[in-house]
Amino acid sequence: MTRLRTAIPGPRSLELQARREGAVAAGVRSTLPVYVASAGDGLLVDVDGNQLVDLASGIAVTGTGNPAPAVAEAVHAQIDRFSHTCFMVTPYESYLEVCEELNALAPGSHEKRSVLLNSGAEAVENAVKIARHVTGRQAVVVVDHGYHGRTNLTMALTAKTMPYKHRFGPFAPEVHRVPTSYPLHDGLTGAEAAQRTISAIERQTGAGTTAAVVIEPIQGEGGVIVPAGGFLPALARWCREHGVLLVADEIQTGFCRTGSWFACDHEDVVPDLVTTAKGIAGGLPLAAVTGRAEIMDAVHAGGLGGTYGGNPVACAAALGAIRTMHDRDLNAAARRIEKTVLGRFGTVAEKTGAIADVRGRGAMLAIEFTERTPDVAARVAKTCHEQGVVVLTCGTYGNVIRLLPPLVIPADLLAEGLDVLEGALLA
Ligand code: PLZ
Repeated sequence: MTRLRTAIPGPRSLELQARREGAVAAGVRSTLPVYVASAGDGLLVDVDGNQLVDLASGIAVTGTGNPAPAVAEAVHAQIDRFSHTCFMVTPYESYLEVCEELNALAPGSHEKRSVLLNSGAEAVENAVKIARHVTGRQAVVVVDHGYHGRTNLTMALTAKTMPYKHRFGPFAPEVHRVPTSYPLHDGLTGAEAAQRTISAIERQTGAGTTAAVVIEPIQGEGGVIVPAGGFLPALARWCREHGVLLVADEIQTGFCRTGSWFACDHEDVVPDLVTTAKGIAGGLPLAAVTGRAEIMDAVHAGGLGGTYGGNPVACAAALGAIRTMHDRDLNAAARRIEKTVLGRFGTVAEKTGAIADVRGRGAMLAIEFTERTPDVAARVAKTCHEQGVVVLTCGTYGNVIRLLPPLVIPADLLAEGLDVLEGALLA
């Protein structure tokens, strides 16, 4: 199938890229400087008329489509009625509906409350605010390879210096980093890794001064790291025993991405607070903290909020996106993608010594290379990009290719993208 009309990037994209240099801050980078004109389920169409196969979903956002028809419809209907009032000034019903959906879907059958925000980083900041407020403790524990955002507090929570933290300090205090479970590198069982993590917390931070452990149940930017089975449940148990809140950062893993509503569901882990964003609103900026009612309600009135948090257009989009996840059973779709990709690349790995691991859950998948340098991953990604397939790299060592396809991607389009990736891996 020839989807490309020009070299990638094409002439019009190159023109825009040159113009960008005079307008956009150089610190903002694009993985693939191909300028998008329109999109569909698993396709991006650029300004030169090239069709690109999208295996990134704008970093795990457009899982329901770009956009899902239900999202487009809801957004149009809402923007025709009103665009903004500020929920803190004069509220509206869709904010309540999104919170009700989140409270019902988030792990655990206990009573929950939610607050809506704009970005993932803002959600994580708010989770930490709430955890400190309710526990009266200040220390926050995070783990190696973690990613939580680019604001000052979330930079402190994020592990990797380059590009996220380099020369941006000083960072927020009372953040303590401990080891996590990375089966490929540490060879530990979940129980062993949890013991290592817990003993580091007890030695370095102290259970009694720790407000929260903030952790991605599957680490995204850090390398699509799936912890060994039993690691998260053991950590959750320790948190509960010591009055430490477990904050699951499900910003990347949430909303069917890993084949269940939340990645915590795979091991029946019930966190105290959950942060969400990305896939929640089909491409519009929306984020949330959802948690135990008694924790969320402990914060004084006026203590949480923001001008745009839970914007009505974003809320309408979220309701359309969540409806799409139900109607199209996108958890099952994610599991089908997992089966296709793991089946296929397990075999490819046997043919080349360059691949150390093929892993992931649902439509959050990765290939880690043996070399702990970015070279091979960068070369493979570049080859895919040149052939019109959008893949991303990630990982503390930059040596991971990751796949985050839209959950609605048609099987033949996914296969086309994977053919190109396979060719690049074996080249
Ligand atoms: N927590 C687990 O994955 C965002 C960021 C890419 P924001 N990940 C993609 C980049 O280079 O900026 C993310 C995440 C997890 C928090 C965040 C932050 O979410 O919406 O980007 O603020």
